Amino acid sequence: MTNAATPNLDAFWMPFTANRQFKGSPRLLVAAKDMHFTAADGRTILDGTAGLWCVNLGHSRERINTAVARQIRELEFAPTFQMAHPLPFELAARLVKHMPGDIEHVFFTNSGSESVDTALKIAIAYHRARGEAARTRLIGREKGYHGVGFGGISVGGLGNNRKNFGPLLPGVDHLPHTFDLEHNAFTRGVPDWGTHLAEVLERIVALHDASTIAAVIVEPVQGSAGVILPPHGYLQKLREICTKYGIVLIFDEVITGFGRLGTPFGAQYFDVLPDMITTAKGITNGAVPMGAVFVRKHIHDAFMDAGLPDNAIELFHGYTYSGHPVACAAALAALDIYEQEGLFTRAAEMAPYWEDAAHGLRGEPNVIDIRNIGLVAAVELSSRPERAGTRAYEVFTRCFERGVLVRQTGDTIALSPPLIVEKPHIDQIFTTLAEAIRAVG
Ligand code: PXG
Repeated sequence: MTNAATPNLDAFWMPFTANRQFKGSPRLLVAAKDMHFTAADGRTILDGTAGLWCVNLGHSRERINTAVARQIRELEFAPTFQMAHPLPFELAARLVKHMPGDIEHVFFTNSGSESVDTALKIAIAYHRARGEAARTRLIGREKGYHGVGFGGISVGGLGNNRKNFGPLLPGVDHLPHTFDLEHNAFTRGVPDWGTHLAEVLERIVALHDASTIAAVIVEPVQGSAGVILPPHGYLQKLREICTKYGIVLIFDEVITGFGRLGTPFGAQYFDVLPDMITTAKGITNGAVPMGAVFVRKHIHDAFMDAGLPDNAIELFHGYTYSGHPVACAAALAALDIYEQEGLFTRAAEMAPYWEDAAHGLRGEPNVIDIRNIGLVAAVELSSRPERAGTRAYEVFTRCFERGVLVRQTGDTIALSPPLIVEKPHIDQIFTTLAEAIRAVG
């Protein structure tokens, strides 16, 4: 798609993109409102992915736009190192009210990747503050996505994101993933098979000894790997083992946070209390970059009660833009909308309709699995011999041509619409997808 307004595409090295392919046939979005983007050729595209899992409230919400515009005029920047402005305090106090248990503190970042690296560092420093300096080992999971920092790709479990960038962090181990078509294909919601995979953590502990292990980090639902759900009781089991051995449990909720599953956070959906929760994306509805790490009281207290003199900095970590005023203004306005429009829990109301619509694709050609939870779904297509990923890519481009944005990873189509989605949008998403799957063959 090109028209007179297409810019020169050479200089921008696009992230996670087949640059040469894209630049040969670009897809440009130029405007957005509520459930829709407008493409450069004027077509309206239904957003089936909330941007990149971030525009939970729908696009261009006036309340956020106004708050950002007002803030940038009043105080566009102020430091938060040994100085501050009121907004991050106000935002943190409001955010923790939506958190389960004694998650009472917030460290602000600018992205999910920074949130992950921050949480991993806090976990290691927490043990050291309590005199357990040997606890440095980190445990991630196969197929995990924790952003692209060196910490995140070290605990992450997607081969392509790791293989060209070594050496990664030493002392990292991985739990097995829970993806299993043989046992779990076409399960609606959380599958039964696979709970025992959490017990592999016991074996990893036996191998390295608990005294060397700082933290376990998992996404409650794996997003980027193509929507992989935790089996019934799996996250509870991880919690039990971590508690037993004094290991910090981190939930990476960059995708599952902010209402995606039908509860404010995945921790509430699964009724499991981790020690830290990493977030980003939905915190500002994607309008301004921001991330946040939510921390339980005992972890924060360990730093504050470490017996250091008053003038000592408790954590040598932070970003120039931690608690940026414009990001805080966007997040406060977004929080108003989540609260006033009931969007932290709306996914739960829509989930049954969404689930039926998604599973309606069972029986279409090459569909080998369908997975769903909250307002998330994935349709797994069989791969063409020797050409993995091409089938789903063609489905993605065909859907885009037909006015629906879906997300492709490998031969999986992932869906995660804004939480304001209505039934006719859901119908349009799955009708278009079914038609594309049939056409692509
Ligand atoms: N953790 C998780 C669980 C994520 O999903 C990150 C960390 C990193 O966030 P930043 O803000 O640094 O990108 C993510 C990001 C996809 C997709 O299509 C997913 C993400 C980003 C882009 C695309 O699945 N997740």
